[in-house]
Amino acid sequence: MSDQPNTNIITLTRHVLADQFELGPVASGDLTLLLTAIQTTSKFIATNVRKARLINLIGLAGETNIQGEEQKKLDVLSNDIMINSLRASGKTAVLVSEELDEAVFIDEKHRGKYCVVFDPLDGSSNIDAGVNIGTIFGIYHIRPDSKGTLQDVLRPGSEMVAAGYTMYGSSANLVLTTGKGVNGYTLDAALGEFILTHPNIRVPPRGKIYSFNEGNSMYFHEPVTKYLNSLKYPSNGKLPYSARYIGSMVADVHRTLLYGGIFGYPDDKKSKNGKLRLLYEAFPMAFLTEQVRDLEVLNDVWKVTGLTCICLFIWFVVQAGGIATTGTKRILDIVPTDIHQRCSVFLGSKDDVADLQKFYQQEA
Ligand code: AHM
Ligand code: MG
Repeated sequence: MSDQPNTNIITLTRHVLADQFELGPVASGDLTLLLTAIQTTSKFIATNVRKARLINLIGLAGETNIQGEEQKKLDVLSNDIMINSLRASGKTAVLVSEELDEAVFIDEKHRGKYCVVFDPLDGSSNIDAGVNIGTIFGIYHIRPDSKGTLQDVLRPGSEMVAAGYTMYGSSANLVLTTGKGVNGYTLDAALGEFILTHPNIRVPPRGKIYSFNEGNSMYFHEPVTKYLNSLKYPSNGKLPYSARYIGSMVADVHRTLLYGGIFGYPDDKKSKNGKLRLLYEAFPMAFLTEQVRDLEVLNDVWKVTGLTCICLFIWFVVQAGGIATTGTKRILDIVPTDIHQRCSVFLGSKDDVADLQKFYQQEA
């Protein structure tokens, strides 16, 4: 192995630009610029998360958000950072944040063609203990001829053009899909750049870990209880699964994508619609898990001829490594009616999630 420093590093911007160049003159570069703004917000939030204890950012801001939850100082700060940066990018039309009751409609001067739905700082209950937290985001292109209305974001997750999260842990990791696989980038703090460190992340077809808040077991519906029992008390001499639960969706999903297994936050007898928010938590994570591709990508594939075409097609199909479901339906097919609505979430390795789905089918 060479001890020479790498003189050809791939930054997130370079990586996204490469996609843009591939598309040729039809690509406006707007998505690249929007993703640059999102990167900047992640760097800014990462800096504040690191300094939180030192600059008195730990604790409550004294406000309550739309979900009736107390807002932490870092929640509020992260939300302001994102709103300001996304508006200033000139690339957005509608913004939806977990921290704001209403959607934000961008003024004409700054208006662009994208809508961003986001949870600026997810897993806030972990902030004060210094445990991993993260930003989750999903991006829609506005509908043709729209100037940016609520209808541009009340759309199924399958219509997103990009989604990702940044996890603030021992390092800041940004994981992104623009519909062509999932890539992970690690923030090099000295350079101030996200560097490609996890190219083409694949979810293993089966894992050995389940990630649920089992403290809610007394409320769980029967399919979930039976499924979890099947993992803990397996038959046929199989080994039981390991339990891992951080309580930060970003961290729990990140581990699930890298190691495989299943993450779940089901609806139950107490939380009738589940806890996690559809638009800015479930959709982006489901999109990443499934690595959904839009029609344009498939069109690109068909433009190539012969054997290459078949190989590429197989590659795209094989790449859809994970499943994201409510238990009974595909999450990305849900049509939201409210920007803050919740939904039941199970996602991860396809064989593991398929096992869970069988328990729901038996129930039906
Ligand atoms: P938040 O948006 O208020 O931070 O809540 C979302 C978080 C998720 O990150 C995590 O998966 C879940 O809530 C944990 O909930 P619980 O503490 O009930 O296990
Ligand atoms: Mg959240």
